[in-house]
Amino acid sequence: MKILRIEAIPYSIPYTHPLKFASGEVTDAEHVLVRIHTDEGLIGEADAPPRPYTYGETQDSIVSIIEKVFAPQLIGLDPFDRGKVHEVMARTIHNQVAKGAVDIALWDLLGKSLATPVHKLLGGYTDSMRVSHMLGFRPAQELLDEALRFGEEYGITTFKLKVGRRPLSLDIEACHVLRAGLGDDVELYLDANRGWSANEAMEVLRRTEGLGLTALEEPCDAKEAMSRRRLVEKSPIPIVGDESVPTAGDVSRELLSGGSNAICIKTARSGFTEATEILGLCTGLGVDVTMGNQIDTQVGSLATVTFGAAHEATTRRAGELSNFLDMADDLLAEPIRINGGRISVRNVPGVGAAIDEDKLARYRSN
Ligand code: MUC
Ligand code: MG
Repeated sequence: MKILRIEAIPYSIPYTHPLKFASGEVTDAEHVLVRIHTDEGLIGEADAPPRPYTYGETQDSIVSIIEKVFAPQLIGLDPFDRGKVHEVMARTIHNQVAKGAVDIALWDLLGKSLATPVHKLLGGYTDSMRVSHMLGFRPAQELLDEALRFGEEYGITTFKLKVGRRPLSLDIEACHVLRAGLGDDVELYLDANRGWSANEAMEVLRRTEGLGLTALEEPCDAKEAMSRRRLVEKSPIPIVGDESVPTAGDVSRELLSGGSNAICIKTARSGFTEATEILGLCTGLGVDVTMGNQIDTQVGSLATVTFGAAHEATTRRAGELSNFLDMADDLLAEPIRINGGRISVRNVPGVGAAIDEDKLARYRSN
């Protein structure tokens, strides 16, 4: 089998409930659908969500790097030769989301070619994941109402609260209101997207003591190495690296330097191949992982659950899989359902993210 053509299709779908967090806001999913065509008529697909405020990539940069830089070098290669594909992509630094989508589209092709679901190729541990829902910046009472609604409607019992605001009391109040309103059995953890200094994060941990928070993600910029290390040493809960660790090399640097003691894996920026390397590093070192969400569509969320459900270590914690609920529409032909707080993998060849062509025609920008 040979790669014949690679498409990078920009599209835009609005959000009904924009997500706001310390490093940015998403009002429209301005993503790129990547399609790898082969000489055997198979097509591998994946979604690329640009996050300029996190990794510097834009919708235009993803289209350009894939069509102008990667595609000319990848056409003619066998999609099974992922080592060769990665060698080509590694010649360009950064561009993690573009590379991740190419990698997932390749795995989709492998699954389709072998008539096997990709979650089985990756590990086949189980067939569903518990869902954690992400709560963006809102007044405390609205956050509680949203969490209660998601609990009732979808059976979700784990929530990640976006924090990193100033004054700190805004987020501290939200934590107290959520815990009081949700009770002790609901899991709550925080993500500051680098919004605070390490000392501010320490103060928040002091003022939320006793609330049973289970983790704090990217409290401050990991490049502020000395204060971040001090925070990791003193924190009673794991300090999770997310945007500081898009690659396996970043993970080893942050873990070895003491900048994080838990790791968020996102297939959108690591693909399945580098996510597997990251997972191996973490399990080898005894470091907890979470399956994160890069504010993914249903196509992206299906990729996350495909990887997450494939391994035991990624299913210990709930995966962040529900941001798509805040979108007005999606490209996925068969919508994802959340039942009893869980999302299932698809037992069809590939990742199972069949695209609704009418919707793609409606939302594509070129
Ligand atoms: C997260 O976990 O940080 C916000 C920006 C991004 O790239 O992902 C989200 C969620
Ligand atoms: Mg995060």
